[in-house]
Amino acid sequence: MLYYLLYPLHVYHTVFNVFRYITFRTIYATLTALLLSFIVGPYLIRRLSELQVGQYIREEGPRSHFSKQGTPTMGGLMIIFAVVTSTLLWADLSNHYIWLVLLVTVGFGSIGFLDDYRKVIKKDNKGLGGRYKLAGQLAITLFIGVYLYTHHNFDTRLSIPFFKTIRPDIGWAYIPLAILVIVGASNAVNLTDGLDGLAIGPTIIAAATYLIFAYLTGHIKIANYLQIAYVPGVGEIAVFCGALVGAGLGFLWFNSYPAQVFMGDVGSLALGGALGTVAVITKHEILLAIVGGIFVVEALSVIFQVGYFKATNGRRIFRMAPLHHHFELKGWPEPKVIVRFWIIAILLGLVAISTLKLR
Ligand code: 57M
Repeated sequence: MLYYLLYPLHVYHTVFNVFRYITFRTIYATLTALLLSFIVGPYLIRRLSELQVGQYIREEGPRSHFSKQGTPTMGGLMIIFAVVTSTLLWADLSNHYIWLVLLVTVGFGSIGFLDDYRKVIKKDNKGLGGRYKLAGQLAITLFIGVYLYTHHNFDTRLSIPFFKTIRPDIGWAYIPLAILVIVGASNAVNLTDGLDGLAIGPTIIAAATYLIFAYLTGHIKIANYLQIAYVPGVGEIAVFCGALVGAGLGFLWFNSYPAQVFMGDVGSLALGGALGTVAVITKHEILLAIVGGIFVVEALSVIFQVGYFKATNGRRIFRMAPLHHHFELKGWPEPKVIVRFWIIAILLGLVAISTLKLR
């Protein structure tokens, strides 16, 4: 919005030229989202506590989690508010990609909100129900997939990390692929969100990594030089990624161990959906498996554990799934598991960036 309001003033004074630059707007989108989280955070946590939107802790979980009983949840509302407000302020709102990624963030956040609302306010343990959650996610992502496929001459060739010449054109199959990436990312982030700061840390790192990819993919000269896909207009997604980094850091301020608030499904579904959409729009879909490697491994640990559990009538591969519970039950203190997962996420982000040259 500021782009519209302030950039035209450059005819009166050159200082207003800065509002044209994606780099400048990305930095200020990050700072604005961070500041907004700091402002609304304490108020939201107080309100959630007053409303007794406290987390119920499952009895079968690690004993160390019993002390978390009553920690307010649905802190994801703060993340969504900060991301959306900051993006609306700093992004070029005539850009279609910005609206697509905001639609998924708010849409998936709403599905998560309904689930949290039923669980913590209506005290209905089942929440919204897996089937309804998935149906909502599929409806939103089907729209995104069809929109991309039918508008903008969207490039349906895949980018394979480490290979610049292999770019298979999958045509209409790009629609189910987009759905798989976005819904998969959303649910994987949700499964990871089981320790203080565990989901938001790798989310911030993934958003920062994709911020770089969005900028490069939207810049014709750099994209051609690096021989990566060039997507006109996608540079604006860097502003959104900046807002995501800022809002994530702001949330981590309160969610770091010992957490004052959890994000809830309203946060985890929205964040995962946003990352998946950014990966699809920036044409670095498959790279998300590396950038979000922590989420992939957490989701795989659940798939293998549940599969093995069923096939063997109750035997387990891990002490408990998702994987972070395995390490907790091995005796690692919670902060150690969290920070080690963050370190691996940074490593994966760097490997992902290295694919720009290693190809
Ligand atoms: C939700 N939710 C957390 C909080 C957060 C199929 C199965 C493996 C699914 C999985 C599952 O339901 N996962 C998704 C995970 C919960 O956190 C709330 O949920 C929101 C995210 N959706 O924002 O509102 C608990 O996580 C802890 N937490 C923190 N700090 C945070 O910042 O400490 C969360 C955020 C919170 C808090 O304790 O209450 C959750 O874990 O429930 N199910 C599981 O993860 C369960 N695994 C399991 O049953 N494994 C079995 C196999 C055979 C399926 C096994 O390995 O034996 C475990 N979950 C828990 N306890 N809590 C079981 C033990």
